Amino acid sequence: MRTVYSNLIDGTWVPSVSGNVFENRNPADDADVIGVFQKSTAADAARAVDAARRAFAHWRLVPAPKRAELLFRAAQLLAERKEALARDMTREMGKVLDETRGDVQEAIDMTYFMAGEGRRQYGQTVPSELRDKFAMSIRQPVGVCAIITPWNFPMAIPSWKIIPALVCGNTVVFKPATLTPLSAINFVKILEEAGIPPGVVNLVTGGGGDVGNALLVSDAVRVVSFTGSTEVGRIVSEQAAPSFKKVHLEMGGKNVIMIMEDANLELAVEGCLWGGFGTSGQRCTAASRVVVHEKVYRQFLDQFVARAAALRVGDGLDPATQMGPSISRGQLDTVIKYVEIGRQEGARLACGGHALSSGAHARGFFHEPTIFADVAASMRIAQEEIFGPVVSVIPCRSYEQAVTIGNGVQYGLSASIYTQDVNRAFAAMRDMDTGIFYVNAPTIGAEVHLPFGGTKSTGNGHREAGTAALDVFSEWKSVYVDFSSKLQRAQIDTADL
Ligand code: UN1
Repeated sequence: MRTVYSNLIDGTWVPSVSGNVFENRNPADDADVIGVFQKSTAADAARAVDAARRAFAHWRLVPAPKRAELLFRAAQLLAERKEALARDMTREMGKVLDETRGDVQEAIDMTYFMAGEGRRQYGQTVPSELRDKFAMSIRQPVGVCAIITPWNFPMAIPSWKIIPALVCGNTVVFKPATLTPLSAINFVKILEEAGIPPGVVNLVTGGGGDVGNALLVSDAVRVVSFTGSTEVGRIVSEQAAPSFKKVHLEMGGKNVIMIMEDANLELAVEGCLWGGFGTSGQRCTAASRVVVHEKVYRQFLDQFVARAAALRVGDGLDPATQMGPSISRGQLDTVIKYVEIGRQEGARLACGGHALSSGAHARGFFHEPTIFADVAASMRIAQEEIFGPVVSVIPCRSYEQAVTIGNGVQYGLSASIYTQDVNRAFAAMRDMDTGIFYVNAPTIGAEVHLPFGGTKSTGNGHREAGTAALDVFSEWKSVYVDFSSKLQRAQIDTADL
């Protein structure tokens, strides 16, 4: 029996007006059909936007602490169903169960954290320059928010966007990645069950070209929050510009771990394995570059290669598996293409390098953990985001050179340093041009209550998560109350001493 899933528009689960559907399969086992989902069109998107626009009139006036009560309830439901949600997610997108549990946990954390903002959303109260005048700033909701999310964190990333949007009093049209509609539906069902009123959260599944574009050009949509590739982010930005939407973009990364000569090498190896091959390298925070001081280069590389080669690749539902498949045939092809590019560029293949397609791997999109050694910083494998289990190891002669190499890419999401020298750790914290930085830990592992995002081609100056997310989903309103009963002209009439 193939379950057919619907869109959620105005509180009702409905099929696409197109009458078209698409099938989604397990990337670890192509014979396993996850479900059948609506292949929506611009007409479905327009109906969802209209529902969200109408619901906004009511939702914006619900007191924020009341809105938050529903979110606390949603967080509880997510926590109660964590295991089932994680299993669905592993089947749907492949990462191992520990990681999908972490993904759901991140959504729980974000929902609790943001629900707390229902009683904060602090503004400023400042003295006025005039007598008998009161001055303050308050946050106001913006309106309908289009939420466009990727497949690598199918519940965490939607929660980073939808929950702050809701606590601020906005309404939402959510278009999840085509490859992970089930986790999106699971998430939205919980919001519905928690009591979020009809029309406040709408869900439309389908392709970016059909649904996404319609959201970007709609005048009624006032905020777009997008996580995905830099290439698509540029299109989002251009499409949304004529209607002056607030646009929040979270895009590519080519994150670096720098290992200094005084580093705890065992710890660094652990960090590189987790940072490079966690989620099969399919994180925007993945440690896809490792820059190592020449004094410890050999020693590090030997250990790193031995450990990577021993990783067990397989179905993420199997407790013995340490690394799951790539999400799709297309993503696996990209990995294979970059391995070929690396060889042609003259990098030394130190481990892996092949897709796995026999035995237990026959029906999935598996690839060996792959390490290129003696990579030059300018090579394409060290410059371009691969989004797969491929790590480039680059030798360096000094801290200064490591920083130059580390910063020498178009992206600026996350970076890390392994060193015992506190002076160097602080210098690197200052010198790395990234939005996230770690000391003696890999480039992945951000927590929900600090800002998440990056510099250069990774972002457009905004941050999600933390209270920074409130800036994306609210507008500042400055309010002046004059209780002097006379006209007082700012900057012209001066108050007496
Ligand atoms: C992403 O890579 O798209 O810091 C998000 C991390 C996770 C989130 C990653 N908490 O790696």
